[in-house]
Amino acid sequence: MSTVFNRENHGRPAAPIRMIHLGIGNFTRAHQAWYTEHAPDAAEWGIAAFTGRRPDAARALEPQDGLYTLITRGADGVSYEVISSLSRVHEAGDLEALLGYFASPELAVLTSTVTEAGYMRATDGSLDVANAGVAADIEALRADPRAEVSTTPAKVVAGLLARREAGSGAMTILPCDNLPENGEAFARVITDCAREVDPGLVEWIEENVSFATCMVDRITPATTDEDRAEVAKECGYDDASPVPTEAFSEWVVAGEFPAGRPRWEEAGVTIVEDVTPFEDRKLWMLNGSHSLMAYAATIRGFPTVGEAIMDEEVRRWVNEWWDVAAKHLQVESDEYRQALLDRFENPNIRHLLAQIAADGSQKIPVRIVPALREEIKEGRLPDGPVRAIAAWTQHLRGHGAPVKDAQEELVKGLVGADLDETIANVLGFLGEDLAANADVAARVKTLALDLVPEG
Ligand code: CS2
Repeated sequence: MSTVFNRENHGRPAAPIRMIHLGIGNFTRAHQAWYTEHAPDAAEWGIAAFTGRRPDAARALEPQDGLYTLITRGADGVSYEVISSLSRVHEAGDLEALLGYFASPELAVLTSTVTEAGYMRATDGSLDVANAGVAADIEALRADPRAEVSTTPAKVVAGLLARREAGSGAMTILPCDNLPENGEAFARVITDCAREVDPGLVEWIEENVSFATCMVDRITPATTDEDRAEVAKECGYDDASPVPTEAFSEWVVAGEFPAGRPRWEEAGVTIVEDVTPFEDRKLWMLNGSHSLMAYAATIRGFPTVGEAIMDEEVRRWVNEWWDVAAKHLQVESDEYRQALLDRFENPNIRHLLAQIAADGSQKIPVRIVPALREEIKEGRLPDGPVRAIAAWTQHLRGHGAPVKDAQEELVKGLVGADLDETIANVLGFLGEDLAANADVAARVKTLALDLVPEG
């Protein structure tokens, strides 16, 4: 007979809430929440998590007191662990709870995984005040600092207003999105939003809020019914929302924590002065090859990373890309590359390329384009990065994995009457320098036709 899955039967009592997470999903549950669980002072550090675009996690986790099973699928074995660091899980719209946590002097850290789209940035990185949602939220907060708001920057600003009002002092904001310089990027939109709502808050933020930066890494597929059935069978209880993940995990953090943080370094977190070299390596090598496969390998009919990387041609494309990316990194990449191949080949992980294909408009610019620009600067135009752009172009035209993008209207608008027009639009979106370069367009076309022959 299975036991009920709750704190009384499994896991430690809920720790006092000293951290907020915005945008709870499988990734955070395999990563930040897992590191927090393993910190020696875990009993003092509970997380209050808020859902992102979908409320599913709150609905599944609330009845089981925030507990869930982490299924670690190593290359040669599987293990199960109950994670209990999520003391509470709220739906995204529960602003009363959010402001309550912000006002508490106990709160020390806010983390987020809201994807780049959640930052609501204009192309120059400032807050996109022309966005209707952002404008409405600013208007609402000017009238009432406890108004219902929906964008991430406005929620954080409402929280900081509540914290200032309560006199609860300093805290750290540590974004965990796959973006270069995520701390700085987040600081900019929060400060811009504060300036619009209440200019006096900007100074308070400067004095009280430390924006930290980090690189996060753990391959974490979506949960399937098979995962649920497996936990019921192996662990003897029903978990509505277990999380499958790989054994590898990395978190590199830089920044100040004036109100404290869990002793994450004792749980395997690397604390550094500068995250950039690690961020570039992870974003270009891992995420870049992921995106390349998500578009190019699905056109060849491969549904998962594991199947794609075993194909000789796909592996050649990935190696070509890695040869290019490696040239522009400041840290070693040979061992890293080998480790990546092992991770991609892990037979126990079924990571769908269609999942990785989502939100290409946010991914291609940060994963592929920087190294391509460096190459062009040095007078080269290698196939590695160009193929990723060619494959994304064909994906947008309906080939391979289905198109799913937070900027749906924008990506639909990139598709032109024919391949040439679409390439011109895609390059225009990626940067005027690329759009103005006829050699780039020609090479993208050749590789796009290699992937999807015409006529
Ligand atoms: C993937 C990432 O979905 C994607 O875009 O590239 O989620 C990747 O699995 C993680 O960043 C690994 O840490």
